[in-house]
Amino acid sequence: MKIDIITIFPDYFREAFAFGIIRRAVAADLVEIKAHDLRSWTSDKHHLVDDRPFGGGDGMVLKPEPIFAAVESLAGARRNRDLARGKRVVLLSPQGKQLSQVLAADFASCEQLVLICGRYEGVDERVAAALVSDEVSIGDYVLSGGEPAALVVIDAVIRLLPGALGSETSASTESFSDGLLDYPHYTRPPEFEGMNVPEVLLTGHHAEIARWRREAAMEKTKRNRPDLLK
Ligand code: 6GU
Repeated sequence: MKIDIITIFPDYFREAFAFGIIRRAVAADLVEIKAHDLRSWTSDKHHLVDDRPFGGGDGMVLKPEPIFAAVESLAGARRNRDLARGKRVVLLSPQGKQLSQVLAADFASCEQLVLICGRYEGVDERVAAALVSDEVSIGDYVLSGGEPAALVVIDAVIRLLPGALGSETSASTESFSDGLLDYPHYTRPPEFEGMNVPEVLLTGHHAEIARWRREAAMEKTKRNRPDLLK
């Protein structure tokens, strides 16, 4: 898979992919990730990427021309309808549909993702309307820009690429893959400052351990995410 990030802060990503599962996936050529400076697709003397909003209001809006030029050069299309199969152009914005494990798995099946990092003040709406295949938010809170959201999308997608995880079973036994939160985990020591590891986990009785984990996952989901049970 190829992942291209369009951003006004390419340095933000300088060391973001140098750790853990993402670093291993890059080293194994499962994915190639590049952060591109939006300013390199400007054609004016001052390399302007934003301008004042029509109709008035606070803040600046990212201009359409450099973004359309960037997507054309990276993905070969200036309209979402002309995008090749297997390519997705994603605008990260608080107005997007919310990222989910299902959407991450959909993205993980693609050959190329182009991620456009918006600024919170806004992106000219013609980008969302005509250029991108998906407008995605990572949750109901405000970020200053799409850059941290792009990192979230990239992490969620890469760990689903075949071969990215050490143990192939890891991805399917986690939170959300079955609609529940993950069960609680414990390691040594068995007693820590008066807090004990649940006895059943120390017994080696696999059927009882599996039942305890199902019930503990259900309890945790009820307490922290009752919306997942509705
Ligand atoms: Cl993708 N961008 C911004 N600026 N804020 C967000 C977001 C994205 N997702 C949640 N909040």
